[in-house]
Amino acid sequence: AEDGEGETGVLTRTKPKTKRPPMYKVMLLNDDYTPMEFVVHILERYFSLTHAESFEIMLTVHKKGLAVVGVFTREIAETKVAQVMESARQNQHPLQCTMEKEE
Ligand code: TYC
Repeated sequence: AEDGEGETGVLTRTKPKTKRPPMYKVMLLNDDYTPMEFVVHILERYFSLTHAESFEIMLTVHKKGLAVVGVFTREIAETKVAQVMESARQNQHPLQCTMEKEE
């Protein structure tokens, strides 16, 4: 909070500023056409997940409609979304990946 005006007329911060940046959830969305193996491959490749972890997340998306794949700072999240979307496009799959700011 900027709440000290002191004698100078300049607002100074009293509460120490913490270092945590806003975090963003990267989510994968289900569709009827993208092959399951492709989704697993994408998760292994861009999110450094094991095959078993990737398979589990893929199944969650398939059953529930979407799942959070990971939580990252804004630039990293943007890069992951772009990599997934580009790879899906290149392979002509309708797979969708989005990000959302954590509250
Ligand atoms: N529903 C797809 C199928 O049955 C598989 C799938 C899983 C697609 C996860 C997208 O994000 C996804 N082939």
